[in-house]
Amino acid sequence: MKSDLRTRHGGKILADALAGHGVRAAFGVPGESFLPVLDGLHDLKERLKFVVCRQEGGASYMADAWAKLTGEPGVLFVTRGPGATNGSVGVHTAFQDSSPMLVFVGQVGNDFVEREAFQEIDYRRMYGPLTKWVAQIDRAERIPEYVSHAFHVATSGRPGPVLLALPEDMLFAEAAVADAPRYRTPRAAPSSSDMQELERLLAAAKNPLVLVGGGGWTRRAIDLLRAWAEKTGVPVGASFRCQDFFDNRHACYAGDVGIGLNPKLAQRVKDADLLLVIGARLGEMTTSAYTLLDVPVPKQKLVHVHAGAEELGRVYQATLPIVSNYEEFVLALSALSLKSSWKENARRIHEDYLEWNRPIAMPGALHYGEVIAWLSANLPEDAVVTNGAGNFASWLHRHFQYKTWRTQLAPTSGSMGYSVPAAVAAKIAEPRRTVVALAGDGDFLMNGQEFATAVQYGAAVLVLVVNNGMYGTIRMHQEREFPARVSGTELKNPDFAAYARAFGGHGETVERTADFAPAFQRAQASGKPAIIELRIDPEAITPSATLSGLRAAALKKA
Ligand SMILES: Cc1ncc(C[n+]2csc(CCOP(=O)(O)OP(=O)(O)O)c2C)c(N)n1
Ligand SMILES: [Mg+2]
Repeated sequence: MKSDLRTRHGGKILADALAGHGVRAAFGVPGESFLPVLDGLHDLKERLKFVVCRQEGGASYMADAWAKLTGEPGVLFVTRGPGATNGSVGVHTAFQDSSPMLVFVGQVGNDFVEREAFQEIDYRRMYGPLTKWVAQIDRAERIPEYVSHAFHVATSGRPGPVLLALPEDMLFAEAAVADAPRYRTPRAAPSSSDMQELERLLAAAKNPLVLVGGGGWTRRAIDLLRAWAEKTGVPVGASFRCQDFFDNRHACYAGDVGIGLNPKLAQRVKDADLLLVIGARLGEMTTSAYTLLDVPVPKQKLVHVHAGAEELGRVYQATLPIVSNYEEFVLALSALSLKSSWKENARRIHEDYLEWNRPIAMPGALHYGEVIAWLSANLPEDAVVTNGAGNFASWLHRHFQYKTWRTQLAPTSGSMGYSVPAAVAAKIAEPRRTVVALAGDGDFLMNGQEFATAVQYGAAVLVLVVNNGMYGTIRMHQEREFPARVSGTELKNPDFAAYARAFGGHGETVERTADFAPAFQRAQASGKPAIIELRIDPEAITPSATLSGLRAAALKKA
C-alpha cells in the first residue's frame, strides 16, 4: 500500500483525483486563488481538457450542458468572490435541471479566513440553497476523500451540483496521499410489490398517460421505454424541456407538457385516469403552475417514480410512490404482463400533437416557424439544439421534432444566456455532431462572449439570433398587464453578423424566409463558428399571437 503514496501539492492531488474519476473536461475562468490546480492540470493535458472561458456564467452553463449531454458530472473552476458570484447562474440551472456538477471555488487561506479578506465569501451560506452539498477542504491529505464524496453526492438520487471551497494555503501544501478509485453511483430499483401494484393499476387503466423527464436517465432507459411504449401503445408525453426523451415522430408521442402547452394535451393530462410520471419532478412549468393536477391529492391516480425520495410527496401525494433509478424502473416495467390496449388513444393524442406542431402564418417577410420546420426536416437526427429563455424558444419547442435522446439542451430553470455556452460545450464533447444554438437578441448577449471560446477551441457551432429588437417575453406580459405602456423592454442591437466576423467567425443576416436555407448552408460550409441573425417582425410575439392583437385585447378588457 505504501507505494501508492505520492507526495504532491494540493493542486496536483486535486487534478489527479479528477482524472482518476474519469473527468475529461473542466470549464472555468482562472484566478490566482487556484494556481496550484492549473499547475496540476498542466501534466494532464492529454486526458483532461481545461476549457478557458470568458465569463464564469458561460463556464458554469458549459459544465451543466456537458453533464446533460454526456451524463458525466460537469466540472467548473471559478475564483473567489467575483468568480463565485458570476458562476452561480449555471449552478442554479444544474440544481433545477438535476444535472450532476462539481464546482471548485478558490477561498482565502486559513491564515486570513473570517476577516472578510480580499474576495472572501462564506460559500456555505451563499451556495447552500443552490447545491446539494457545500464543503471546504482544509487539509490536502483529505482531498481524495472530499472529491470522492462530491462525486457520489452529485450523481446519486436526484443528481445536482456540489461545491468544494479550496483555501489557498491548502492547495500549496504538500501531502503524501494515495489516489482513490473511481466513484460508483449507488442505484435503486423498484421492489417487486411496487411493480405488482403498478401492474394492477395499469391493467385497470382506460386512458393512462406516461410523463417522462428529469435528470439521471441513460440511453438504455430511453430505449427500453420506447420498446415498452411500442408494445403497450401507451401515450408518452415529455415534461418541460425534456422533449428529446421520446422520438417526437413516434405514434405514441403525446407532446410536451411545458410552457405554451397545447390546450388539447392539457385536457388529456387532466382527463387521464392514471399518470405514470417517470423522473419528472412535477414542477411549476410541467403542471401549468400546479393546475393540471390538484395539490396535494390529484384526481388522477398518480404513480410517481423518482430517484430522489425527497421528491416523492413533495407537492403531490402519489397513489404509488416509487424510489428508483430509471433504467432499473423501465427494465422492471418491461417485464410486466400487460395487454396492448391503449394504441387508439395514443394515436388520437399524437394527431393532436402533429396538428399543434405545424407552423402557423405569421407577420413579416421572415417566417421563423418555417425556419424551425426547415431545421427539423434538414438537420441530422442527432444534431444538438440548444436554447436559452425568451419567446423565440416557444417556436422551437412547438415546431421542432426531437428525434433522439440528448439532442435538446435547454434550461428548465428558464435562464437566459444558456444556448451559446451550452452549444460550445456540446461541440467540444462531440465534435462530429452538428450543434445549433438558438438565442433571442436579449438572450444572446447574456453570454455572447463565449463565441470567443468557440473560436478559440475551433468549436464550429451555428448560432441563430432571433432579433425582434426587444425583450419580447417581458413585452408580451407588459402588453397584457399594462397595454400601450412600453417600459424597460426595448433593445438597440449591434450588427450580429459583424460581431461574429470580429471574433473570427462567420456571419449572416437573414430577412426573408427563402434566404435562410442558403445562409445556413454557407455558415456550415465555412467550417467556422457562425452567427446567423434572423430579423423577424416584432409583431410576431408568439407562434400564434401578434403584439398589436395582445394590446387590443388588453385595452378592450381594461
Ligand atoms: C438570466 C435571466 N434574466 C432575466 C430573465 C427574465 N426574462 C425572461 S425572457 C426575457 C426576455 C428574453 O428576450 P429575448 O432573448 O430577446 O427573447 P424574446 O422574448 O424577445 O424572443 C427576460 C428578460 C430570465 N429568464 N433570465
Ligand atoms: Mg428579443
